[in-house]
This record gives sequence, structure tokens and C-alpha cells, in this order.
Amino acid sequence: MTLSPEVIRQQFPILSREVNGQRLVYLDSAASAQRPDVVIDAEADFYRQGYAAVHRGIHTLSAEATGQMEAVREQVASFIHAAEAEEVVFVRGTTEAINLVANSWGQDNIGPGDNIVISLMEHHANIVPWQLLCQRRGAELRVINLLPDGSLDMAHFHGLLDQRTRLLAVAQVSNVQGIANPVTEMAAAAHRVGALVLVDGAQAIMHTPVDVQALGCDFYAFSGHKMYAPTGIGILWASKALLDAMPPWQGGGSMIASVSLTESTTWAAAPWRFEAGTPHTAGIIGLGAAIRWLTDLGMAAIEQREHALMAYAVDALKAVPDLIVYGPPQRTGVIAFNLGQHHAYDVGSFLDNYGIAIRTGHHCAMPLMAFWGVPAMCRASLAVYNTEEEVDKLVAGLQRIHRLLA
Ligand code: 7TS
Repeated sequence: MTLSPEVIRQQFPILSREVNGQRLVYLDSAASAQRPDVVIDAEADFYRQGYAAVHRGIHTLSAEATGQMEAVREQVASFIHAAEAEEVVFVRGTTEAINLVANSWGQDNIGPGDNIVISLMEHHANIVPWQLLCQRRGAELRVINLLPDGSLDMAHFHGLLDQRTRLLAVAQVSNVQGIANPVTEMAAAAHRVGALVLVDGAQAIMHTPVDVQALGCDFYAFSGHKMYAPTGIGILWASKALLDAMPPWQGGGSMIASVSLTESTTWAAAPWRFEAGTPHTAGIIGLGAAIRWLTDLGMAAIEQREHALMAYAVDALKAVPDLIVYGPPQRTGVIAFNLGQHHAYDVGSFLDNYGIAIRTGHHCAMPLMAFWGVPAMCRASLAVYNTEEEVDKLVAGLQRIHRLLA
């Protein structure tokens, strides 16, 4: 099926608003995507008609809300091809998912002399939790270098793995370069030395069909707000056996089997053991609506449409003089660039005057900025609601800025 961005756009009320007197051109979905009516309505309807605390109380509303929340767990499992719903942990987002693994699994499994392997292109969310863990446990953080084009140096990666490697943590798609890393091949290599594998799927989940079993990873993390779902909700996936073996990381209500002040407190089964406190139920319901919406469009169709739009953008941007584009040519979702020597903030604020929203700054990837020798970059991201006409506006905007700043 060929998707029509015009039809899709009508489902996103925010896309018809104006910014600085111009029709909004929203090219910042990699930071956070906009939401279709069905997601906004699902969340609002839940508050209007279905809201109650979950997992406690036997009254009808509480039981219904609990049922709806657990149904979304099933939906998430089938969306990412998990073996069962109990492998799906509700968290706040990718950041929390990774911190959960670092603080729960990491606390039990990382010791002095062990090492964790990450890459130089990771988002800070997939760097800092491992730095903290390694400092705490006397372990070593090893970083995969990049080749001059920005792709992973696979020879270096293979050389970093040894018998003391306990974990490989790597992005499926880079949030700056848009490069899709060979995670399946990397997972197989990490498993051969007995390490586990965490895949940061934050920039992949909205662009491509995901099958966690085919990827061959042990943990998979992503955020709802980048896949047209509400903020404040995300997922950690891990196999049931792995989750069952992991200790709790946050204590509180809903994560215990029994609490005693005189004997030991005992834990609920996974995944509930990792969901202390009142969850973001409305966000979970909204996530369910977003998954339904994505599934109706078809992830393969989305991938195909976005691939065509990205090819168009890469080509169209060649018409901008002095544009420096970072990373290898095959891109998923994002394209990072600078306009000559002009600071990304200047370029971003000029574009904002034209109603064009892009991301500027270090993109929470300071080591990658250092690799490219720049303090900041501009980044345009493309989602399923973006059009060739919007890309043309970006190109025209950049050409105008180039003339103005010359
Ligand atoms: N990992 C990657 C690859 C990301 O792109 C992001 C967010 C995160 C982790 C953290 O996700 P969160 O939902 O927990 O915040 N990336 C971006 C970005 O590229 N611009 O703004 C946020």
C-alpha cells in the first residue's frame, strides 16, 4: 500500500497551525513526534470515561482500567514480536529502560574487571548509565570507534570483545547520523563471548518493523513519544527468564508479593516487579492507540514511504551551497548538517522564523560531536506525515539563510 501523507496529515491537528506567520513545517519528530487524533482521543476518553487506579480495588472502573492496561502490554508484545506479554515492562521512556537494566541487571552482573561495550555514536542515555555503573562496580567502559564516514569500525568492535565483556549496548539507529547499525551481527558476536546485548531502539521503532527475537538482543528499549504516542511512557523488553532473574530496582507499591517489617519482603513476578508505584495509565492507553494506528498504516508501508522521502531530501539538499552533511548516505529518519561555518543555533533560529522546526545543538551525543569536530549540528527529521513540499521549504529556507549570512 502506498501511504498518502496528505491523508495522514489531516489526522494531526497541530500540523495545520501557523508558527511565525507561516504554516508549520515540523521536522523535529526524532526529538518527539506529534500525535494523531486517535491517540489524543484515546487518552482524553480514558480520563473522561474510564479512569481509575489500576491493580488495586475490585470496583468496576479499576478492573476495567487494569484490563485495558494489560491489553496494551499484549499489543506491545505483538508489535515487537516478543514471545509473551510478560516480557514487556512499562517505563517512562528509553532513558528509564536503560537505567533499569543498569541498576537491576547491572548491579548483579557487573563486577571489577568486567567490561561493557558501547559505541561512540550513542545518545547520552546509552552512555551515562553505563559510566555510572562502571564507576560503581570497578568495571571498564569500552567504546567502539567510528570509521571516517561515521559508521562503526567493526574490526575495532570485534577486537574489544573478550571473556570479560558482560554487555554490548548499542543504538539500532543513530539519532544524529540516522545510520542503521548491524545489530544482529553485533549481537551474535557479543553472545559468542557470553555477553548480553541491549539495543536502544528509540530511533528505530517508528520507522521500521521491529522483531526483537530476530534481532537476537536480550534487552530492547524505546519511547512512546517518538512513535506518535504520549510522553512519559516507554518500554523495556527482555526475555521472561532474564527478567525473572533480575532484582527490583525501585521499591514501592505494586512491585511486591508481600511486605513484612519482621520477615523479608517478597517481590511480585516480572514484569510487575519493575513497575513500582502508580503507572502512567493514560499514557499506556495512548500507546495502545498509537500502536493500532501504526499497525493499520503498516510498518512496512511506513518504512517504504519514509525511505522515498529521505532519498528525495538527500538529493534536494544538494542544492544548498556549503551544506556539510554528516554520516554515511544511507539514512533512517534523520539528516544532520551544518551550513558552512555558521553556528547551528543561527541556522535553526532563521528557519524558525520561516515556521520550520528542526533540532539544533549537540543532540545528546557530545562524543559524536567531538568526533566530527563541531560543537553543534542542525538535524532535520522526517516522519510519516512529512512531505516533499516541506523538504522543498527546508531547502529554500537554507538557500535564503546562505545568501543572508554570506
Ligand atoms: N536513545 C536514543 C537513540 C535517542 O534518540 C533518545 C532521545 C534517547 C535514547 C532518550 O529517549 P527518552 O525518550 O528517554 O528521552 N533522542 C532525542 C533526540 O535525538 N532529540 O531529542 C531527544
